[in-house]
Amino acid sequence: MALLSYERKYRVRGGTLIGGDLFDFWIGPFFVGFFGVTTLFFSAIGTGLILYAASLGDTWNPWLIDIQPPDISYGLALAPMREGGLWQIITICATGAFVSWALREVEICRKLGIGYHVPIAFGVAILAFATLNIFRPLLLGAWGEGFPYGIMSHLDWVSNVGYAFVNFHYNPAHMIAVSFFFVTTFALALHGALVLSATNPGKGKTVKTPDHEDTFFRDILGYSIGPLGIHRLGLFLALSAGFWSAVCMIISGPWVRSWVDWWSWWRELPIWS
Ligand code: 07D
Ligand code: 07D
Ligand code: 07D
Ligand code: 07D
Ligand code: BPH
Repeated sequence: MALLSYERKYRVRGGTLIGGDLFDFWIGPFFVGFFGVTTLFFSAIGTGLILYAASLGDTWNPWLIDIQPPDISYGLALAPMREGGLWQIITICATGAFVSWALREVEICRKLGIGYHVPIAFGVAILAFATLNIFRPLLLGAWGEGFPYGIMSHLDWVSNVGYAFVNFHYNPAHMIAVSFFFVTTFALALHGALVLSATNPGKGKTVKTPDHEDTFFRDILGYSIGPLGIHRLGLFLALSAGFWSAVCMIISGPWVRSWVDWWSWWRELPIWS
């Protein structure tokens, strides 16, 4: 009930980016908005086309459905529907749906009067997707460089592309990205555990304060980043993971062909050679 009476206060018109009052309403708990309509539009067409493409393939096994991009020989041209054209339209729909979803988040933030941190963070995920299926193919000159839409087939793509660069682990931006992914789960494990340890102390015991939480880290590490700081750190770590992933892929192909050979400059440094 408390939540509902609060919602009545903010569920008023205004704050939309586009369309004025046109779609400025809720359906049940969901805010619609202009970008809710465009999300639905792109998602429906994209999902419909995935189902249509699946019907042209030879399996309905959800793990094996596979929608391949056009052959490299088509370059950046439009391909016939059955030879990658469907992949191209699905890519447009997917990008449209993701960007619409982010803009819908922006409109909700504006209505609530909160910052744009969540849509900006999602923007980094969209950047990573666009790097793989738009920017990198553009730089390499063929849509065929994008990843296929299929649960198992996209794993084949990751593996094949990885080995095409001999040992993808040698990509320094991949190392940074992996390190940020590891350290993000590390930080979330500590943060989730710490908050539960203080606020969920068990039957009959009192809930502890943020001072207890800070003291735990001062005792073990000599420093506590604090209740606001840990959220800033978490956001930074997670966004860095996504950002460096995008970097590690955009340089693979356009600039570097073998990550093992790339290190020769290091081996030849006069210090140890
Ligand atoms: C938990 C939020 C919920 C999202 C879920 C995924 C679909 C697909 C479509 C059948 C964390 C919903 C799934 C909409 C249905 C069809 C045509 C997010 C959560 C539950 N991958 N990937 C998966 C996507 C890429 C990689 C699983 C999407 C890159 C590896 C799922 C994209 C590279 C492994 C999936 C994308 C890559 C996976 C679980 C887009 C590098 C696994 C994902 C649009 C990033 C794991 C069988 C998950 C697996 C897995 C979806 C891109 C690598 C099917 C939508 C090309 C190595 N990926 N992926 O939990 O089990 O995400 O695969 O960019 O091992 Mg992938
Ligand atoms: C083991 C760390 C424990 C650390 C401790 C603390 C100090 C003190 C002091 C700082 C577990 C040590 C403390 C020393 C320091 C100071 C002051 C964490 C550990 C106790 N994989 N893969 C994983 C992905 C591929 C392979 C896990 C992705 C390829 C192998 C995770 C991809 C091939 C193993 C994962 C991918 C391959 C793994 C790692 C994509 C390679 C493992 C997380 C996108 C060609 C490892 C139990 C983890 C594993 C593992 C992710 C690709 C091989 C799920 C996203 C196809 C051999 N992979 N992988 O385990 O499961 O953290 O380990 O392609 O052994 Mg994989
Ligand atoms: C948790 C915070 C601080 C920790 C730091 C690491 C050392 C090693 C020793 C020079 C998240 C301190 C480093 C103590 C010094 C010598 C001999 C950050 C946290 C700063 N790995 N791994 C790294 C370890 C495994 C894999 C980096 C340890 C498995 C991949 C660092 C273990 C598999 C990649 C490192 C361990 C695997 C890395 C950054 C133990 C599957 C990278 C780690 C004890 C899990 C990345 C050059 C990080 C890289 C990376 C340490 C185990 C895979 C050197 C201590 C065998 C794919 N690993 N790792 O940020 O840049 O963690 O490699 O289990 O790409 Mg590894
Ligand atoms: C792209 C997802 C965006 C999602 C969006 C939303 C829907 C809606 C609806 C649920 C970026 C989609 C939403 C569809 C769903 C409902 C209702 C996220 C994206 C917009 N690697 N590697 C990475 C590791 C190896 C290779 C990234 C580890 C091998 C290639 C990460 C290991 C080789 C690529 C990473 C390892 C190799 C990567 C992935 C270990 C293979 C990429 C995270 C332990 C032989 C990808 C930008 C990411 C990349 C990528 C980790 C090993 C190849 C840092 C831990 C050596 C080709 N690897 N990798 O990017 O950077 O998320 O993409 O060995 O393309 Mg790697
Ligand atoms: O609403 C959200 O979360 C609840 C947003 C979201 C986010 C957000 C959101 O606000 C943020 C901050 C992040 N993701 C952050 C990040 C990480 C750091 C930047 C990064 C690691 C990451 N997200 C990754 C991923 C992955 C990975 C690793 O693979 C996936 C699968 C997701 N994020 C998924 C999602 C969604 C749950 C949600 C979100 N991240 C966005 C929902 C959305 O955009 O909805 C609108 C679109 C649809 C309802 C459907 C569109 C259908 C398409 C038209 C067709 C499908 C095409 C697709 C390309 C096929 C792929 C097939 C695969 C098998 C390969």
